[in-house]
Amino acid sequence: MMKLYWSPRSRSFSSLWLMEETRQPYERVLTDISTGAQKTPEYLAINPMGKVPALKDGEATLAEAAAICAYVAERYPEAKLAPPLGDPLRAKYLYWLFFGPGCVEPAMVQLATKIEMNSIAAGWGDAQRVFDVLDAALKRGPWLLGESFSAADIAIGSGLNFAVRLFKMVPSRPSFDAYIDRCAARPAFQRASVIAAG
Ligand SMILES: N[C@@H](CCC(=O)N[C@@H](CS)C(=O)NCC(=O)O)C(=O)O
Repeated sequence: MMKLYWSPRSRSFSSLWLMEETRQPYERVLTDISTGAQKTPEYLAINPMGKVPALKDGEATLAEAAAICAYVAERYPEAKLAPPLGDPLRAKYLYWLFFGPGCVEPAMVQLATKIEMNSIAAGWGDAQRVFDVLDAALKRGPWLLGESFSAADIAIGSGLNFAVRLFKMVPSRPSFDAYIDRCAARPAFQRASVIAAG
C-alpha cells in the first residue's frame, strides 16, 4: 500500500486530494511540520529537501507534489486522472502539470513577497501574465483540459485554493472563484479537507 507523508495546513493537501480521487487504499503518515518531523534523519532519507508531501510505493520513493500527481495518475489508470499515452490531450495535461510548479507557484511567491524580477530572466515571466494565461484557460473550463478533470487540476486547483481563497496572496478573478468552487464541490476534495483539518 502507498504511504503518504503529510502535514496539516500544507501543500500536502494536493496529495491527500489526489489519493482520495483514486479511491485506492493508502496509509497516511503524519509528518507534522510544526514539530520539525520533516527534518529527522528518517524523513530526510525519504525527501532530502525536508518538505512534505512525499510518497513511498514499495521500493519507489518520491516527493514534489506535482510529481506525485503524475506518478499516482499513472499507477492507477482506472482513476482516469491523466489522458493515456498517445491521446493528444496528454500534451495539455503535461503542460498544466508543469505550469503549476514552474509558473504558478513562483508567481504566487512573487506576488506575496513583492520581489521585482527581470521577466525575461525569470522562467515564469511575470506574475500578471501567469495569472492571465490561467484565467483564459479557466474561462474556457470547466477543467484545465476542458471537459475532463485530471491530476493537473489537483496540482493547480489546490495551489489556487490556498493562494486565492485561504491566504489571499493572489487577487481573485471570477474564473478563479468558479474553478475553486468546482474543485471544492468534488467529494474527494471534501474528504481531503476533513483529513487535513486533523
Ligand atoms: N516544491 C515542493 C514544496 C513543498 C513545501 O514547500 N512544503 C512545505 C509545506 S507547504 C514544507 O514542507 N515546509 C517545511 C519546511 O520547509 O521545513 C512541493 O511542491 O511539494
